[in-house]
Amino acid sequence: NAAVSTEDLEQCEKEPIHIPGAIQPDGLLLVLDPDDFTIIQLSQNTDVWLGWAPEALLGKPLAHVLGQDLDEFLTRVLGHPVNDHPTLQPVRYRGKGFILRGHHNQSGILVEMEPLPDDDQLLTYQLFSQLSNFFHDLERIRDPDRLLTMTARLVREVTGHESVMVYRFDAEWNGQIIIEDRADGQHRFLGHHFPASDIPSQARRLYEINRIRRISNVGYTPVPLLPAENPFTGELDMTYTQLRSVSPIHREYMRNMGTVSSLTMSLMPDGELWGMIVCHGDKPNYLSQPVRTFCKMVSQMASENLQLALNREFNHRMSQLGRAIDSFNAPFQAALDLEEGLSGLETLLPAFDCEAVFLRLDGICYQYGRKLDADRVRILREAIREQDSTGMASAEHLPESVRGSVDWVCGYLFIPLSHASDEYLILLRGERPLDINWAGEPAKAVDRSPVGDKARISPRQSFEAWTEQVRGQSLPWERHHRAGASRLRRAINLRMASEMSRLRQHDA
Ligand code: BLA
Repeated sequence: NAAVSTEDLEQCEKEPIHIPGAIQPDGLLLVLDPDDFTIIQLSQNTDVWLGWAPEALLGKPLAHVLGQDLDEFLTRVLGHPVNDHPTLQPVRYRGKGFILRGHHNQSGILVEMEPLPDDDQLLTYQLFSQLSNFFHDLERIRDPDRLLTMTARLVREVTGHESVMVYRFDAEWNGQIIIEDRADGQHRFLGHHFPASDIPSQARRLYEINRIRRISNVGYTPVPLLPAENPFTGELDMTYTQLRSVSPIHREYMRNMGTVSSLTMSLMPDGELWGMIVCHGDKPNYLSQPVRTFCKMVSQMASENLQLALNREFNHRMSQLGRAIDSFNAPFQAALDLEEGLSGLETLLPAFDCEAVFLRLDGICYQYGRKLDADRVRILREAIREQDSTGMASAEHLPESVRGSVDWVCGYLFIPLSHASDEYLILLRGERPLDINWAGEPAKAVDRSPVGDKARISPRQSFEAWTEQVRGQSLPWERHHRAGASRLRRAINLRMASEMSRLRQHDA
């Protein structure tokens, strides 16, 4: 559906966002030699924060520059595995509080330094009491939507951003805004879909590792490093830093959307990227390390509770479906006549949200529910064989080649029973027409208009709602449908095994 060409996508995915060679100007970055803790590379904005030109600091030990003993901190950093999450250390420099964040990789020890807020005691107190309220509320919340609504509200209160959205990925990595909490009480993007190309795969991979990112002011000037090349590795991998300068394409995207500042956190129930909490501001918004750490913790708590809530939801659906399967199975196993037992499959159609079930067993075909003639079933079977073949397979829409030739069928869940004799079960779904609101036409998600004589790629200009009328697709198959189908397979295989032994006894 989202018709961005593969080349466009590849181009987006090629940008090496982990090695931008520059930071955002909210703090500074110092890279140290792990042997003697001297500065071997640094961001060129040290004069702003430390009052020293970067050239003057190269080759100096960090402790010497900051005027305090940091060996204990740096040894602690080195005690962690390579590319581990950063170790924190508050320091004072010329009467002002700063936080140091250190981690190490092949390029050296990366130390980021950012100012701490002046009123940090009050801030700490506020954050702690908000966290305590959040924990209290979490205990009573069972439903994923309410959990995420509460999370978005808290994050907005703490960050002061104009809008906090929860963005949920689908199986193709398109996303949908499922929660939108705005200071003005309005909705701008709620329910809207965004194409996968908006967040290319290398960015999603990075967000699984580094689960919080910020942009205080999209109009910032990136601060380059001195020297540009890291003495050990050439490129400096900034995956784990919080000051990493972000992709210019993404900054353009934010500008096109009218967003000035952002904070983004990964939602990872079950350790997989499920969605993101996206905060937007229409003015610059610098959030200090304590506030960001708070938001990160809240999103981690939300992820874990989301996991519980999703499992509860699945268990509930599964127990409903399981009950339906049990009511089919008991008479099915007991029936004297196989065909009579199988006819109970018809009662399972609503539980699986499907319209027909087709079964091929021992060379005989059985069909329940909405009719599809045998030739068309054969065409469908061939198409499934070409797509997958060995395991369970499902689709919400059919391959182009067969779409016109299988009558009303749009989606299937295919369950092999025995490979040797091509025995299988197929659950069939018809069309579920759907209107999807996209934030901007997905086919135009990538703008290839040349600038001057240079071909370049850029994000879309417009996020105006664009409705796609999705036709020829069925309802999506979900985890409980698949789990239910497995159970059904076991029931049928069990019956067939006892059928066989009954026949054998009969023969003997
Ligand atoms: C990154 N794109 C992102 C991020 C978001 C979006 C949230 C992560 C930013 C972060 O974590 O700091 C997209 N922003 C959205 C969406 C909403 C939003 C969907 O607010 C919905 C409300 N982007 C494009 C195109 C390309 C592209 C065409 O539109 C590629 C050619 C690239 N997006 C792109 C890149 C990044 C990105 C490269 C990574 C930015 C970075 O972390 O450096």
